[in-house]
Amino acid sequence: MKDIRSQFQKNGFVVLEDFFQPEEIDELKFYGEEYTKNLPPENERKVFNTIENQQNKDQYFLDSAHKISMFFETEALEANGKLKVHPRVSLNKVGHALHWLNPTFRKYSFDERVKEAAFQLDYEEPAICSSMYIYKNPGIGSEVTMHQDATYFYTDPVKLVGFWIALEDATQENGCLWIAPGSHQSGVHRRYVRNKDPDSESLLVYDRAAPCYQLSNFRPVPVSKGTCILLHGQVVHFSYPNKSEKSRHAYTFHVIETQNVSYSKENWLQPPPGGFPKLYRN
Ligand SMILES: O=C(O)CCC(=O)C(=O)O
Repeated sequence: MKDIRSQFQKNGFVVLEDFFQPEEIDELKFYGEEYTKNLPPENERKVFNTIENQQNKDQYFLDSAHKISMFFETEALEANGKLKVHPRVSLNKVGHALHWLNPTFRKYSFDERVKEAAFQLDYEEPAICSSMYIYKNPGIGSEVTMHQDATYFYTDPVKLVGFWIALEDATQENGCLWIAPGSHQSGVHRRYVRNKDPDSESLLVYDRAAPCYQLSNFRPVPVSKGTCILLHGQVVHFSYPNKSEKSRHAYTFHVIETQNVSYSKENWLQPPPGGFPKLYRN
């Protein structure tokens, strides 16, 4: 893990191949797939979609901050919640406290290799604020639109890093990440906050319209199973829908600095009563 700091500062991301071993990745994938065997009842199924953003209105989404909640692909559900696809390929993601509540995800989130990466990036007292298992299923895995993670987990000053771990090979066909190198040097473009308007049906809102990013600034970042991509909180990234026949599972979590950094009270996801779990102390 030498020199990750200078690459991270220059490009806003670093690719760490073989971050976890194949058998460790299989363990994560096994437990990620377990969630598809115990889906919520039809009348409680919610989707997650970064184009239509239905989740902005859902208390279920807000409550998922400190739970393990399941979100379906839009194309997986009929209007009445019945599945149009096999349960195994119906979920968009599971979140947002896997890193704390699931023993396997907890073990790998607080692993020495994660701590070492945070240390190399000059984190003094990092904490994990959120985690997700992303399925990106064959045929129906939806697009994740262009965004910065600091939009969702804003801190002052901004000190946030995403760990994005490929649990399967991520290719251009099955929807690998696309990243705009250097885009982390342009500030935070918008924020996703709790809505102060009590009469609005949206619990969560963006404070500004989505910026128009130029596709020519982005590079595909295909990676093999076991690779970890470290994403600066301000680097702009996205992924295309998965129209291929192969899934593209990933486990991702976000780490913030807590030393001399304040986590915004306006952020959609607020810390649990004892604060976010500290990376070096767990
Ligand atoms: O896994 C993906 O396709 C995108 C995930 C992402 O952008 C994120 O977690 O911030």
